[in-house]
Amino acid sequence: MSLSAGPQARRGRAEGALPGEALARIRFGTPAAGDDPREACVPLSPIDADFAELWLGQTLVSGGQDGAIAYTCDGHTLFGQLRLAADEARDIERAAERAYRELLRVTRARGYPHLLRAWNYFDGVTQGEGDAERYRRFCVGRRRAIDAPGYETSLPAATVIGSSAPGLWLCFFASRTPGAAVENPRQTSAYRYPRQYGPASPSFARAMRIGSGLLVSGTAAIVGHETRHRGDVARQAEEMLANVLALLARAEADGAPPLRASLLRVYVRQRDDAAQVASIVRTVLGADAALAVLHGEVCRDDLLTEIEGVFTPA
Ligand code: 3EB
Repeated sequence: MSLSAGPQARRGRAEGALPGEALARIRFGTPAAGDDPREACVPLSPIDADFAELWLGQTLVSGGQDGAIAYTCDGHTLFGQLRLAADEARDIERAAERAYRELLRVTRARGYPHLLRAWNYFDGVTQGEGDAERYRRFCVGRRRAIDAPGYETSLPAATVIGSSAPGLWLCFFASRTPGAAVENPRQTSAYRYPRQYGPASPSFARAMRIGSGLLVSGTAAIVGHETRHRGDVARQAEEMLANVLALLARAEADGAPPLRASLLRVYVRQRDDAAQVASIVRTVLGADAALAVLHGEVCRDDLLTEIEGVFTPA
């Protein structure tokens, strides 16, 4: 299968002028000053990351503001971001619904109806008991916004991580043409998780093929739908990497070229686990990828670490 090319992601510098093809520069921890829609910042403290992710379009990029969303686009791909303040994200179910309704409105209105990748960061992700947990409420609100017959077939690759900064930050890539979702044979598709994880199953695909590359969603030590190796961060790291390798094998079986890690984000719940997890990641995925290790709260309280990334032809 040949998929139309999407954005190219590569390691960049956190400072300095951006090329005209830049859709986004995503840095870690330190918000960029100003209101340039290309500048984005993951609201988590970087334990180790001396670079920014540079996401390049195919041609010169334009941009602006549409309602609550700041966006850039190049005729193929649209990058958007939206921030809701602490008071607007207190009711996280309503905040998620509002954010995703706005996302759908803007992407459709501008002609980029295919959502490829979404990142969601908000505070207190595991606060609240049972179905009142903020992550579960988030899933309910997100689903209410995107619900339509067959919505499962057009889900993006995604991440949800708890931030220490208050509020909700959503950023995303959408396209004029669809990517191809990839599911993991070792894991239950998240949109089919059983009821025990909340009233609305999480709406995301495990990975998305775009052109010859693969965008891998937040991936943790979940096999089937169950958390493995509670309390053991090293074994969780090995299990999450086994999930990534299974996903790469699945994509290659579907016709993707051999893939290698290009940009990685690794999240650790406990700062002290950073070096150990980074070393396991390097051993399995190689030393060449740009690796950001971030301190963030994974959205199940028994998960100690999670990984995501961009994979490109080897
Ligand atoms: C999991 O596999 C871990 O709700 O969009 C990872 C990536 C997770 C995305 C989401 C949740 C989401 O279920 C959690």
